[in-house]
Amino acid sequence: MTSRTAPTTPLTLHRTAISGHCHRVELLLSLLGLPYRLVDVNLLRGEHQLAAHRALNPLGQVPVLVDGDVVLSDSNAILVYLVQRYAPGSAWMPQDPVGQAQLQRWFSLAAGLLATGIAGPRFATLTGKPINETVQAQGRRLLDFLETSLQGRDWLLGGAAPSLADVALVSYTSQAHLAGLPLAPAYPGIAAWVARLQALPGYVPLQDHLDPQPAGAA
Ligand SMILES: N[C@@H](CCC(=O)N[C@@H](CS)C(=O)NCC(=O)O)C(=O)O
Repeated sequence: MTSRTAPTTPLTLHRTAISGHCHRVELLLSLLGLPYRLVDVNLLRGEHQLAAHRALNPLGQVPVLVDGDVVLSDSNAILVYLVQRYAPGSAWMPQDPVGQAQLQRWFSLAAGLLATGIAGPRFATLTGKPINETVQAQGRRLLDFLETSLQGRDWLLGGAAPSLADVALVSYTSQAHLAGLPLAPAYPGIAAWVARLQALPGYVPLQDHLDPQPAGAA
């Protein structure tokens, strides 16, 4: 495996603490042992729409990673950047065509069924809104597929070590109960996989509650 020099100045992650999209980036930064600092963007107060944030990401979304002159948005794109830049040739990204295609499929699921079916209902719970059962059914579809995919393997791509597929999927899945889809007892394979990831040195948890709003906040 080739290794690259670690950054001399901390990378900056603009994030929202309850966002699993942001968490997957922070998780990889931590697992790779890279120095980083966090800048909180309060979505509930509209800070993602302010000019300063839109200058970083005109879509007005988090996460955004700043690494020197490099400014990147989109969580899965940032994961790829971090591995290619700081851990090239490592097990985090497969080198073979089939492995790369399988990783891309998990990225698509993370941006699709996971975001809609688990992140959506979880956000509803965290903000005190009712869960939409049609949307939640999409989350159940994903969990059924995850459970099947993990049969007989420790990691999603089937290797001896975790990959970016595991990093992209674990954040929201670890809190599927907040989407009304508890892992126990229906999904023992997923629960064991989450526990394996949580046992990795450098694992950081995803926040599971809203920060108290400052007095006088809307
Ligand atoms: N494809 C993007 C999606 C990011 C995303 O949906 N971020 C949410 C927070 S979890 C956000 O910024 N929402 C505010 C908005 O879209 O206006 C990624 O993977 O980073």
